[in-house]
Amino acid sequence: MANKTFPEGFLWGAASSATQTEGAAEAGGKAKNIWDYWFEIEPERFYQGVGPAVASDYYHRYKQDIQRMKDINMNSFRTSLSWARLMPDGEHVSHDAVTFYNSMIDEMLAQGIKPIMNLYHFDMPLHLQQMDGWENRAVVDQFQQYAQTAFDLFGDRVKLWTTFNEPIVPVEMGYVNDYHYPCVFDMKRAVVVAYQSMLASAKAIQAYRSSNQDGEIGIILNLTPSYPRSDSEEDVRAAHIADLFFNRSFLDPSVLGHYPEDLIDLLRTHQMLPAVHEDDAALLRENTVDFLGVNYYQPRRIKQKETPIADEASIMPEHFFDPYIWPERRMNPYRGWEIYEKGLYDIAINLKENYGNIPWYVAENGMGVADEERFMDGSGMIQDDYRIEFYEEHLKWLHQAIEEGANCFGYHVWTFIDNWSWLNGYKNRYGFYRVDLDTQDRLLKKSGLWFKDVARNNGL
Ligand code: BGP
Repeated sequence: MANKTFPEGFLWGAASSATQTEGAAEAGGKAKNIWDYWFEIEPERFYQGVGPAVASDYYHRYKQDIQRMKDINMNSFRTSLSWARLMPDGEHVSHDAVTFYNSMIDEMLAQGIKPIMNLYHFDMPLHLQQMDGWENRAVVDQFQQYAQTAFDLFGDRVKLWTTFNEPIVPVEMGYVNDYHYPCVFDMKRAVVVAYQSMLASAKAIQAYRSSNQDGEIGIILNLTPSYPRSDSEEDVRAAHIADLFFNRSFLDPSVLGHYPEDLIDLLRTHQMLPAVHEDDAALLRENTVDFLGVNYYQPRRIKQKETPIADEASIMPEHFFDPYIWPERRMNPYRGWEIYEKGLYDIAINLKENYGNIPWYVAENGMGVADEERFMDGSGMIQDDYRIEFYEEHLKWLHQAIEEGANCFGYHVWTFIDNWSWLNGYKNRYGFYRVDLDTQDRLLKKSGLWFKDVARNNGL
């Protein structure tokens, strides 16, 4: 019997994405996405020169892996469809891809594992990126068709859909930084990408609703609570701007159906408003999400701008604030992210108070650790007590928020089996199962055993 019990029917599971797990990068006529391509032209940009071609070979091992989910009492699993696999030429559906995804979904259902299917996880098909990706409205329309195709093919069995995972990340990493392809430094273009991927999300929701599907559709956002250094007007204002850029740019239109006025004003002041079509506002207003997935790893700590601005002429988000290093912070040194469990509670209360208490679930939470073989015991099991502690502390805050009325219906960790990371290859491991990269063997970690109990008891 658990001391901290979660609501009945609570989802206990894990998240992953197509590009990070499937491998089989060319199987069944899959087209290249931007990751396949970027690795081809600049392999040195990838940690230890490892690209996504093999990943965790989930494409070939999904049946045994789904059995492993079952073995640790997962009742749900989120992954994504690969757009480039499902529709390699953007128009026709790949028979092999349909066979693969059908079989995977059927296997999950047979094992009592509810699929949550995401449509887009950082993986633009190359031929669409060559048409300028989200900067091109034709790509937005193609996304709607892809979404429609996915609903038609799999919507009879998949009842929980999400349009995007962390849509701010390709904007932040690919258009105002060079960590994701196409490595553009241009805030104005970044705003267009953000705006048009938001439209794409709304168009997918529109397609879902108009095709009489009987499930629910949402979006997964990485919410990073934005804490000011002090109560000074300048620090609070700086944190507010960071919140507008990194959280509310997708949270408000997704849930409330419109952008925050002060974000619009700020962009207008700096001549960065994107081109808007007449019916965009109605599209956003009428196609808000049924639920939210929230990825939470770290907060954002902010102080007023104190460092000199490098280039006055080209505005970047960092023009408006500086990161603040809180002296009391605890770090995950392997990933360089602060660990702050209460952030999850603060997110929950914010959604309750300011977003109509929309239903939501934790769609990712996790701790990547390097060289985990250090912690392997004689039987080959990694004793990842640090990860168990990380999960427990987050779950305690989540439980408290639920007690106070937060509308949270599940907790998914990142991740189920160690998988390939965009920036870090296989350096930091997150899984309940370790993947041996030489043999592709999966080895249960102690945290997997811990989770098995938590899921069985529906609580801590
Ligand atoms: C999230 C992404 C995941 C995953 C995770 C861990 O932002 O949705 O795809 O990668 O972060 O991050 P990383 O792999 O960079 O350690």
